[in-house]
Amino acid sequence: MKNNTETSKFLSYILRHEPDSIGLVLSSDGWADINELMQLANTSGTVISLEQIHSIVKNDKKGRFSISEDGQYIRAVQGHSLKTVDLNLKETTPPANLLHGTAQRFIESIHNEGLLPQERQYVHLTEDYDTAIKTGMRYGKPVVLNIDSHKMQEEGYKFYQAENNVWLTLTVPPAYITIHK
Ligand code: HQG
Repeated sequence: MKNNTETSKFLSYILRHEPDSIGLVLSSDGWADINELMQLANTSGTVISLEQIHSIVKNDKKGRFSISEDGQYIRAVQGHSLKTVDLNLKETTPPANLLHGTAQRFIESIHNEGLLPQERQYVHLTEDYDTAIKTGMRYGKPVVLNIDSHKMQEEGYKFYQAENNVWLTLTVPPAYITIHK
């Protein structure tokens, strides 16, 4: 059996991006039947136990996954690239300012086109500086951007908050972005 970090990455891959890769079908709001997921994972060579799933969901520092109240289903709470999944998040008012962690090498392009969701459904924003730094570090020298979410919302842009507090919006045009000093 893989360790929890490896299995968590596997679950992110399956539940956010490629359920097809093991023949899994998610509901329209992103839920997978846990027994079916375990069976299909097992068949494709990744052995996962129910205990491990519960341990990952409970201990994940970013709260990436959630289990349904009846214990039957699991889903990723954000980060999807799957266009077919709609989490049915309610539009909500963000704090006046949000942060986005990126890498220095993307700054010129972001300056020109704004923040785009790229492969994912949404641009991901956070209230937490350290999280933004860590997110940026995945792609190179980190840079934290300030997003004027108050002005964006005033001007009609919609914001959503995932269950794990990550803020989501479709795009952020350059006018609302400054570099965090
Ligand atoms: C960049 C992690 C050039 C954007 C994190 C980012 C997050 C542009 C990259 C979650 C651009 C996309 C998401 C433009 C955006 N030109 N580059 N116009 N617009 N970018 O991984 O926000 O650990 O899809 O700045 O904590 O980095 O996986 O998004 O660098 O919450 O659970 O394009 O993933 O969570 O990268 O990360 P990503 P992200 P997990």
